[in-house]
Amino acid sequence: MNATSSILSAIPRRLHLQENHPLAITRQLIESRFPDFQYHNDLFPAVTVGQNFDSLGFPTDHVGRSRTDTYYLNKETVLRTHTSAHQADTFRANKSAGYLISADVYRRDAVDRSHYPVFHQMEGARTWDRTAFTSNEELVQAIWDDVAKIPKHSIDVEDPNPTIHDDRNPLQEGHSAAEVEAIAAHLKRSLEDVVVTIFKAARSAATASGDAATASTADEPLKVRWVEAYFPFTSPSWELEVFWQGDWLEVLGSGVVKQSILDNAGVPDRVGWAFGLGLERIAMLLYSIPDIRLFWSTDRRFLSQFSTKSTPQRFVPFSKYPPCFKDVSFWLRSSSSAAGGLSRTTTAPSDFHENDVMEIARDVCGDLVEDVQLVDEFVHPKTGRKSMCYRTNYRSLERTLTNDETNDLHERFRQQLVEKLGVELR
Ligand code: FA5
Ligand code: MG
Repeated sequence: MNATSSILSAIPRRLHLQENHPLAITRQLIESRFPDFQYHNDLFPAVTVGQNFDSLGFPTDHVGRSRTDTYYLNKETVLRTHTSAHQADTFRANKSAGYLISADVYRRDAVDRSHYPVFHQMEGARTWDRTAFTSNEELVQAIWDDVAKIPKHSIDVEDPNPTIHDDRNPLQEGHSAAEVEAIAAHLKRSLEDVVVTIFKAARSAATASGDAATASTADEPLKVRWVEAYFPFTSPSWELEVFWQGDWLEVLGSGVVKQSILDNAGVPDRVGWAFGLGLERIAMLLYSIPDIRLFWSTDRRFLSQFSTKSTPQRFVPFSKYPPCFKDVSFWLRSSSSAAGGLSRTTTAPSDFHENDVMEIARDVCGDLVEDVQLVDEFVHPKTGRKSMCYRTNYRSLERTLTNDETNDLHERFRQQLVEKLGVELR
């Protein structure tokens, strides 16, 4: 068990179901683009290792399975790391052509403004029944007919790669290239439609708010691009990125569902696509919410800004409180010294994992930590010992932190690093 109490306390929050919460509004907006799909919004986050990894074809040595990346409740049970954990069961249970699953997911990950250890994903899938057609050509034609029903858009989409690439993004055995081209087009046009819908809403939100800086953002054209990706449970696979605040932001992963999953789910005659998107990332685009921690705020100044009854308004930040940077430097444990805590059986320096540092920061500081960055790394020329320096930014979303408070947080952070990771402070 490596799930901390602060992580477990997120389970009952169910932000994607909370009325007038920006994540719930974002979910509903996306659902409205898939009116014929079945929606599943109430799946419990504790799943088996089989559901989260095995059923999706993750190799037994995949890093995602490790305790540095995933919260285990016991040997066989994890807090789901993605909504794909429910793919196999949903394909098995679902009689309709499409489904959407929205849920909280849990990952030990970086600390910054777009990453949080608990976030929300929406999974979607659409399949076609091969046996409903007399030939593969007829199936392909039917999929293209469905593509033609997706609303057209006029945004600029960068998509330089071929749909299928023999080495990087291969066709699955038993799939025809024509079928995969049609499925890929349906997938991409459907998800572009989602992003365009969000962007239109965001634009009218910005215009409605009326201030000059906001209005100019609203004039910026939407830029999106498809990039090749890899997932053990889709092939070929792609990610969709949106240009946001000067950088490409990944919003979703997707691909053609591996036939083995559909076979195991008892629907071997179906073919189709699946995607998984980050609801926070989409909501940040929609409302211009600058920091992912805000979604967890119970402050009225945050929550009162969102409502399903009115059209989206751009988020107005409440005054920003001052940052407070503090560094911590330490020597990694050498192979001979032993320590307990998060580490397991071996004591080699390679045991060190940055996610452990992130986790300790979250656990000690909760939402008072905005960012943790590695700023220096150094190997002693004689002893070969490695030293790291991390810079932490302490900043509350709701008030100015006192010196005593940040000093106390930082001291507790330092002590926990020693206790849990066995490092030696410098
Ligand atoms: C997945 O989780 C795959 N299950 C997605 C998928 C589903 C692929 C179905 C193919 C078919 P990934 O780890 O990239 O992929 O996460 C998907 C999205 O979740 C990302 O694009 C991003 O928008 C969001 N996301 C990932 N990590 C975080 C995080 N720490 N905080 C907030 N959002 C995150
Ligand atoms: Mg990804």
